[in-house]
Amino acid sequence: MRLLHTSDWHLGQLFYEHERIDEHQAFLAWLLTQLREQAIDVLLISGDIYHTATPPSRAEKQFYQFIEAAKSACPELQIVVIAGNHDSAKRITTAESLLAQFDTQIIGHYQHQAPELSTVNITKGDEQCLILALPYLRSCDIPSASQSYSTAVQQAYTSMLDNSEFDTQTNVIAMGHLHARGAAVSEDSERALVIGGEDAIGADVFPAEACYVALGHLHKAQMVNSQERIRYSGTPFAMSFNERNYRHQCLLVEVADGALQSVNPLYIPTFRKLHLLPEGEVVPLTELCQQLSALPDDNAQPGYIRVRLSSKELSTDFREQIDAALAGKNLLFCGIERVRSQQQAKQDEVEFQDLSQLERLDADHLLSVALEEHSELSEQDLNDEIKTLFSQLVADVEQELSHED
Ligand SMILES: [Mn+2]
Repeated sequence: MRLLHTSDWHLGQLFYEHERIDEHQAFLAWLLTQLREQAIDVLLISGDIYHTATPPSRAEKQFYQFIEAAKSACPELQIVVIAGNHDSAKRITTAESLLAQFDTQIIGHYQHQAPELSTVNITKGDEQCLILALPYLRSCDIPSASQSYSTAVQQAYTSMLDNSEFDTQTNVIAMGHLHARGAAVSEDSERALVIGGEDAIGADVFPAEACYVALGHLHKAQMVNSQERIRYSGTPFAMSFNERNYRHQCLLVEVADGALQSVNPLYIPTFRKLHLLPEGEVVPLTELCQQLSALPDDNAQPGYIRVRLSSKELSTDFREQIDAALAGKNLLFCGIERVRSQQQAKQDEVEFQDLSQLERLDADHLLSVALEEHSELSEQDLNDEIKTLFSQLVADVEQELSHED
């Protein structure tokens, strides 16, 4: 069976006051093409469909129109959706029975008295799929106050398995929306989302019976503990400037006879590029304006621009100068970050700046830069293959290093 794993769409998100509905629409159109061309049997959406518990009606309309369009393009498609911490478990399930008519199962709330309500069985030919669709667990969903979050998650998966019929040939898939230990967190768009003060949970809570674990919540696509079967798909596009160098993707997962066959990223085109200038140390205003003027003119697709300016910069007309440098460019302005220079900064802030330089030395980003500079490597297919192999290599090295610790 061919599954497509995605999460954290955050429909309805405003980005520094800018509407993102066009970006979401472009992503959904791309996704629709993938569902058809890749002959997907099951689409898994691992939470945070919406950015807020009370999404704007245009965001809900976008979601329902997508479900309808996906089913008319791919009549055999099955869709399984879980609520994330940003979604309202109640609101997201109001159209539950209508969505069921479109082979779409939406699980808002895990009920420990009725674990079978969170499982979905899908049959295609001789292949059976059992999906343990565990939505984000809120503290009120945890049966006993003394139980830890990890234990509650583990018990939920165990209860769902205990209440299901399956054998070694069944493809058991676990879904979850949580922060798993051994995964990388994006600095600003997830920090506030880490489960209400709970520690990240260990990879051992996921059932051994699951040949694949489709996770949502963290915005960077990644494996957990370098396990091929436990994955975050990440967001379809950057939700903050810190995520501007992520390779946004959906995951194409093949399972057969109860075993994982392959996982491959499907890279999502960038609809709006994020520019943060200057990269690295702040520069004088005139130099910043030169960098802004050098940005490409009027692309068909607008981008976002955020600038960093030294707090020592005292010109009263800095905003006018920045606006003049950006004139005629199709860029949506995302504000000015006032940065204290190193001389002003205390020791801990100096260290923080060094860490921000480390982020820019992210291995995937360096590879992208190298590929861009070598035109003989610019074939997209080759790039994707190299990037996948390289990500695997980096994950292996990180695993080695963590064993040495
Ligand atoms: Mn989340």
